[in-house]
Amino acid sequence: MEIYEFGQRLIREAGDFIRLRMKKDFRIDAKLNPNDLVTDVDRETETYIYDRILERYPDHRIIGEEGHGTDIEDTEGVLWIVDPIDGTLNFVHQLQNFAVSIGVYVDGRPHCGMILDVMNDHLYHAKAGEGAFKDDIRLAPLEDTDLAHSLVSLNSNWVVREGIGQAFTKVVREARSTRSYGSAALDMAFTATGIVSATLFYRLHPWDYSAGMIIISEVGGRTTNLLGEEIDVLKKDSILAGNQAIHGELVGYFDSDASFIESHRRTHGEK
Ligand code: 2AM
Ligand code: CA
Ligand code: CA
Ligand code: CA
Repeated sequence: MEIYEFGQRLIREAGDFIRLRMKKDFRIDAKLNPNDLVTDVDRETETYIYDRILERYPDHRIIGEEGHGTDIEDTEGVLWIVDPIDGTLNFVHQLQNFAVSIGVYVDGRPHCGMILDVMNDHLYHAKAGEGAFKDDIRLAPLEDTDLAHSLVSLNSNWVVREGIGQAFTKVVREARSTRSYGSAALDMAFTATGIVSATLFYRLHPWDYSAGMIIISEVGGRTTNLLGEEIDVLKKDSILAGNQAIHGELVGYFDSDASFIESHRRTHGEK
């Protein structure tokens, strides 16, 4: 069995683990700010995935949101990038609408990506060069759309943020409408299926976007940061993903706004 098949089996097992574990009590802690939560289930699921990968592939490396691989600074060899629960606030408040997200890179190149919508039991997955799937159904190539006729996913927090909100506000005005699902990985999976045409974030971590980026690329979509710059998969950055046409159109809302660019450089540094 190769990495892609193993990864699909593993992420489904992680889904089983979460569904069983969440029936029992779990502790909820705040991280640095009171709205940034983590639970026992996040941590235990990351450890479950980590142990399974190393059991099978002792020489692979793993980065996870809940503390694994913090010393990893290069992409040599096989690198697994894991978010055990993406959408922890949904997990805590709704017990649904959260995902497990796993991206795999080999010597810095995208290899495969998997996003499991845990409670709906849908697996979005892709191997580089071989197309993308929702469960066993192949996803169609994305069609070009324009913002005025599109749904785009966007968290309202960014719209009210000083220095950057004005750029997001213009997008909200021009779009047919916006959606916010509360899980970046699911937003990206929904972009890959075309049920939203684009998804925008001011700040994501590698474990939020790595799987989604690979899946979106396999349906002909494009992912960069909001200024249209390529993503370095070891770094935090803003993310803009969508079909080719809307991606190009949306970059124009951000790379023409001097105040936005300045805030972005302050947050994410110079490319
Ligand atoms: P998480 O649930 O794994 O923490 C919610 O809008 C989305 O943003 C989720 O994918 C969530 O991932 C992510 N997120 C939550 N807090 C964040 C933060 N402080 N910075 C960046 N992304 C965050
Ligand atoms: Ca988190
Ligand atoms: Ca996440
Ligand atoms: Ca998480």
